[in-house]
Amino acid sequence: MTPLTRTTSTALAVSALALGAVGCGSDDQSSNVSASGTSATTSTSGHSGHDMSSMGSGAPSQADQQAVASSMRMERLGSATAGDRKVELDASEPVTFGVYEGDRLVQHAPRKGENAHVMLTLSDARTGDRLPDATITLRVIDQAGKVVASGPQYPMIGMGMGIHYGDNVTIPKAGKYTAQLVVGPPRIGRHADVEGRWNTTVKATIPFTWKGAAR
Ligand SMILES: [Cu+2]
Repeated sequence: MTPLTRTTSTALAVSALALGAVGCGSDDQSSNVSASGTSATTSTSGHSGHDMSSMGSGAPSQADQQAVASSMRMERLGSATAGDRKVELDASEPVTFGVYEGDRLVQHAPRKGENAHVMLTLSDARTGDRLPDATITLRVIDQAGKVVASGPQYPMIGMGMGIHYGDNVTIPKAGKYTAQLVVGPPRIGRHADVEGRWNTTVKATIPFTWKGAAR
C-alpha cells in the first residue's frame, strides 16, 4: 500500500500549498494571510517589522520566518498588472537553489559576478491567488536598452516567500533598469470557475531602481 500512502501524502502537501496560496496576495498588510509564507506581502514584511504572530500550526515558527526573511534581505523592486495577472518583482542577495533534473536535485550556486536573486511572484490580479506552474521569461535592460540579464525563470519555493519564479542574475551597477516579462498560462489543473482566466500569454514591464546590491 506504499504507493497509495505516497499519493495521499502528496495530495495533502499540494492541498496545503493551495490553501496557503488561496489566502495570499492580498495587499492588505494587516491580513492574517501575510503570515502564511506564501504571500508576496510576506516577502517585504521582514523590512517593515511586520508581525507574523498569526502563523498557523504546522507552519514554520515565527522566529524561523523572521530569521529567514531578515537574513534574505529581500527588497520589492516593483510590480505590474498584465491583464488578469499581477507580477511582483523582488530581489535578494544571490542564493544557491536546487532544481530537479529527473530524480536529481541539481544545485545552482551563484556564478561569479552575480549579485542578485530575482524573485517574481505571479498571482491573479483580482483575488491575489498565487499561480504556480506557469512560465515567466525575464529580460532586464538598462537605460540605454542594453540587455544585462535574460532567461526563463526557475519555478521555486523558499521559506518566507512561497512559490515564485526566479534566478540569480548580474545587474552591473546602481541605476535605473526595466524588467521585461513574458508570462505564459499556468498549467495547473482548473476548477470550472477559473477556466476562462489566465489563458493568454501576456507581457509586463516593471521599471525599477537598483541600488547596487539587494538590501
Ligand atoms: Cu528563488
